[in-house]
Amino acid sequence: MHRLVAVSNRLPLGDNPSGGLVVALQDALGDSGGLWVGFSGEPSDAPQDSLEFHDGARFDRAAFDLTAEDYESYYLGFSNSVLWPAFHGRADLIEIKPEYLQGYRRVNDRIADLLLPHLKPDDRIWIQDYQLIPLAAALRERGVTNRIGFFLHIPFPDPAICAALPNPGEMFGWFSNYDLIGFQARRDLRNFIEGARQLSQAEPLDDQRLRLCGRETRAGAFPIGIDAAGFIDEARGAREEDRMRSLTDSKMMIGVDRLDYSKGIPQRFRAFQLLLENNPDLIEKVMLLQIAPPTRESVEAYQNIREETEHLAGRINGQFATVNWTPIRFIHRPIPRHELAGLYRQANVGLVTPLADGMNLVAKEYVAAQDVADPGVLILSRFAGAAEDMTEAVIVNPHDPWDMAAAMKRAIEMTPNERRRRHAALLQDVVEHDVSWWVDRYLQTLG
Ligand code: GDG
Repeated sequence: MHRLVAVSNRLPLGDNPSGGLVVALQDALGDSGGLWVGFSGEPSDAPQDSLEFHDGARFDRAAFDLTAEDYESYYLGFSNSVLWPAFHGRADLIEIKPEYLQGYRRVNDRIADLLLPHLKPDDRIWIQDYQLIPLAAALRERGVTNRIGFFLHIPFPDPAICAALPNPGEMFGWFSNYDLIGFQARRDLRNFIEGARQLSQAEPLDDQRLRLCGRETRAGAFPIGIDAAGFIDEARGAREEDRMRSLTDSKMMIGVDRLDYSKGIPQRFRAFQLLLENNPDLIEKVMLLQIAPPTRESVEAYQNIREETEHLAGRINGQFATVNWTPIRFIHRPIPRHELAGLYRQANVGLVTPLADGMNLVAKEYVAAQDVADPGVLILSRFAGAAEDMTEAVIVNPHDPWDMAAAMKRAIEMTPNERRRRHAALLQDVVEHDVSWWVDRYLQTLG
């Protein structure tokens, strides 16, 4: 059996790291005596020139440090002020600075240097996400010939947006060093192949393989899942304990998103406003609970989205609230996972309406958390990768407040039979295509 070496931007530390990726990779890493490498999480004044190993129960974990300057240019800069907005279709938010790209290259080179002494000839290496696209190229330059796979958790944009990057040619060159490039959705795969053809003269060889920058590589869609069984248990257990007691006779809609401009939270609020304006009978009868923990707060675009969201919630609450009822409850901090599971289960409607999203795990968690006898309704944006397979959700265009308000009304009024029918189909998909299925399929294809 080949040892699995996983590399991600953040190393999951702590005794009980939760989250689907951790749960899934835990098994694959544990079974092969594997190694997980990632950033320690805190910038350091004096970074170590070797990986720092942490005791792990089933596999090794090793962290690298970053200086504040590297963190700024590699993580906040190129990763989150260039690649994140570009890959989510927001060319208007891209902030190009030469030092960002230099920092991104430098940190990936440094990770390759730190990893090199720990690699064995038959390790399989699996690199996660947009912060680390150049890592295979950096390892190849250092003589590594192992199989190296990559998985992109976020969307891959269409060629017009790729052309807005400072270095589209270099980016496709980085990708060409992987044996397998995994995307969330078939649309991402199509965009990648089209971008590689237009911007890097790639030649598709068949529907999986392409010749790119002189190398032959494979690309495929591998939609990520959740730890469905674990989440179902969590939701059942949380049921009584975490009810929102004051809400018994009104309907609840829930949104759960990092406070990110890609998630479409202001558009969701505007649709809810329209729903209340056009349906006065729903006053005091429906509320929207939005949980939106902070993220990347030092990037300006994130300060702006926070202001916009808070302002809008305040305005809508001012317009409609009564002494007994507040239409939007906005929570700008993380809440514990078991509480979240209970809230999903209690909510009559799950609102997953991003403007762009690789997959969106909240859609799958919401479905897993429902009571099968009396399930809620999932409203899902056509721009979430999840919409490719979760076709029994109520699919909406998040840019159209009329469409979303109509979907909200329809979901609130949906008959129990229709809710159960839709939910059964969605649950089957979430359970069959869980995160272990995703890991197994990816690693089998990587070979
Ligand atoms: C990226 C891609 C892709 C959120 N708030 C709280 C909380 N969460 C948890 C959710 C869910 C996770 O965070 C968010 O996952 P998403 O998939 O919705 O979105 P991103 O963070 O943008 O993830 C995305 C994903 O990678 C996986 O490949 O699906 O498209 O953008 O699990 O439950 N968890 C707790 N408290 C919170 O307040 N405990």
